[in-house]
Amino acid sequence: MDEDGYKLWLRYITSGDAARTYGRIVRQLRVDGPSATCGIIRDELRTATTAMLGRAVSLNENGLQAGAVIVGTAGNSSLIRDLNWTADLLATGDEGFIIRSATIAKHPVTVIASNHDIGALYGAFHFLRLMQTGQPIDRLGIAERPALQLRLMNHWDNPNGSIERGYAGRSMWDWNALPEKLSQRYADYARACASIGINGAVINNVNADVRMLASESLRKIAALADVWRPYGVRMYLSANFSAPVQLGRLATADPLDRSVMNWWKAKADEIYGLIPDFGGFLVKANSEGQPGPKTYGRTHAEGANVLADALAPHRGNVMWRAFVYDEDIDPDRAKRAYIEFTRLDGQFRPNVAVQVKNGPVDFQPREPFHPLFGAMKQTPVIAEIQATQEYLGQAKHLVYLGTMWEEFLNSDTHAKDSGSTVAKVLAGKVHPSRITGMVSVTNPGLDTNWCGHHFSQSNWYAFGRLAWNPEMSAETIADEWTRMTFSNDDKTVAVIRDVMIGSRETFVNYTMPLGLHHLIGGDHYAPMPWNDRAPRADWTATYYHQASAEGIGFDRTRRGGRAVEQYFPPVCDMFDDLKRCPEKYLLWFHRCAWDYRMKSGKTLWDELCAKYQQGAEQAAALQKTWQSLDGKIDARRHREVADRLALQVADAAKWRDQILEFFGRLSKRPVPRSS
Ligand code: GCW
Repeated sequence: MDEDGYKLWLRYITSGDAARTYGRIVRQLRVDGPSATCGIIRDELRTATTAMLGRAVSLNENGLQAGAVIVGTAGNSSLIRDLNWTADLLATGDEGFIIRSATIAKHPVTVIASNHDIGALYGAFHFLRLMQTGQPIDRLGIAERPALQLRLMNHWDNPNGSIERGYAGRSMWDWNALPEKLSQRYADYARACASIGINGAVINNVNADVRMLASESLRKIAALADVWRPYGVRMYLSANFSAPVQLGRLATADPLDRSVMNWWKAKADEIYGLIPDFGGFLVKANSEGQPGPKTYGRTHAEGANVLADALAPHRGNVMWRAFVYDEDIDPDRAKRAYIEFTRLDGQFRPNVAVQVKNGPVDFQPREPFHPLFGAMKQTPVIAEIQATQEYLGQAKHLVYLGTMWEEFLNSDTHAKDSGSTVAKVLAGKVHPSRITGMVSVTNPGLDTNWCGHHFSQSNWYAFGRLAWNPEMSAETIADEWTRMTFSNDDKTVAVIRDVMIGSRETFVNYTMPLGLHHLIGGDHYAPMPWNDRAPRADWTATYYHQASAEGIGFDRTRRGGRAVEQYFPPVCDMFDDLKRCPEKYLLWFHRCAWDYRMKSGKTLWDELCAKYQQGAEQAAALQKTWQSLDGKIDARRHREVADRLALQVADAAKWRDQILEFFGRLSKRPVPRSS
């Protein structure tokens, strides 16, 4: 049957050997508790089990039978209370859960227990995932607890319905119809988030329209927050730093001005009056034209603190973005945020977290990790990644980002000995941290399939799973997602999973291999290595690749711009040393002659050509592989992916040709024939 992708990974179709035993293990559903969340758990379990077992399972009948699935908290369920799992439950924290096969009154049962209803909801989704992916559910002993506290979607949605860097239709938030009319999508969205443990969303663009903070908007936002609440999705807002002037008509937005402090306090009070569990503000300040504290001669810390003080009585947080790159700080854009923020370490209020993009420039297909990870000892640092594929083919190319984020999270910062991976830094295991988190610039819009490309859904999914557990493998996530989204047939799964696992490297190969970056223009999609004119030098392509007759690459070594020194030893030494720098980062850190000898024995020029050729060939191979799945998955989604693959293959060839033509003119070397 044709599918349109709206159901995401919650299709509830199962097959496989294990599935045959499910009917015996799931015979009764007991979800005790009066909250809306408990109602959601009941609905989800009933819909899902009915779909997967092909028959309705009795719900909340009195009495207990073999095959009961008991879900809830010790507070709500006497059955759970009597199990006395107090210590084990305590260890799962506020949002974790236990799933165990147990025996109650001689009946074999499954218990999904948590300290709060939201944890029970997460546990229910986890249990359903086991069934969706065809895993055994008869001897369960699972205890889960999220590694990170803030697991947030960051929407770049504007009040006029457009989405900055959105590729899946218009904004889902219908401001004209709110607060009276609540689209079904609001709940469906929150449900999808909850199914992977996402517990909040910043609803508007960081290039923040000040009107979002106006009382009229807040009432609409509150209505949306009411829909999300039972799913555990908390509301956050991007705040425009000059709101006291633009909205409050004050003469200044200087964070040290008493009237400004009071304005933010009153605004916070107003918000919490409408949204009692409001999460806090996200701020892009003094970046790309946005107002900020530096406008008034104040620091980023002073700016963040005025908002933090306003939110603190309500237990809200400020997420202050480190995506700043003022030209007067350093000639190299990649160095600027580190310089600005490390000198402020220790000056932020306890309820401020600095939100740092995975790499030091801007969501490029490949960047080394941002040196701020591990470098802030007294300030919580949370990671910002981007599911929306701005620089990774947008919604046109099939690119699974799980592998990219795995590479990032597994990077060893050496902030404290070896093993200080970014994942550990984020979890507060390197420097203790009061706030932990990871957020993703998101991909859903009004498109029926939410994300434009069916495979782009996998990036939303992978983000949620990694924010819950940043040490999960990209392959496991791809496997899960494929089974839930496309098919449980092992052969089909293996093919799709392999396509996903290789897809990001393929993209890197045909766009920006060997550490190249920013070879684009304004749309961030097509190749534009010749782009040398923009309002700022660091918005061009030539600034980054610096290609000439002599060679190519950005010298960030100790003999050049010294960006390597922002990393801890031995990472800085490794990046600095031409021979030891991983070649995937070569031209990020080094400027090399065209005849530089690569590890393969080829010259740099020949290797570069080979990478582009290989990338374009890999894209074509991907298309072939996809064709082989004809008939293995529903026709509509198969066709829609195939249509986009045709575009991808054509554009990959364009990347190869245009880049090699451009660099070839500079290197004055012929493009070797592809092997
Ligand atoms: O990646 C760049 C984008 C901008 C974006 C900015 C940011 C919201 O091209 O569109 O602005 O980053 O992250 O602030």
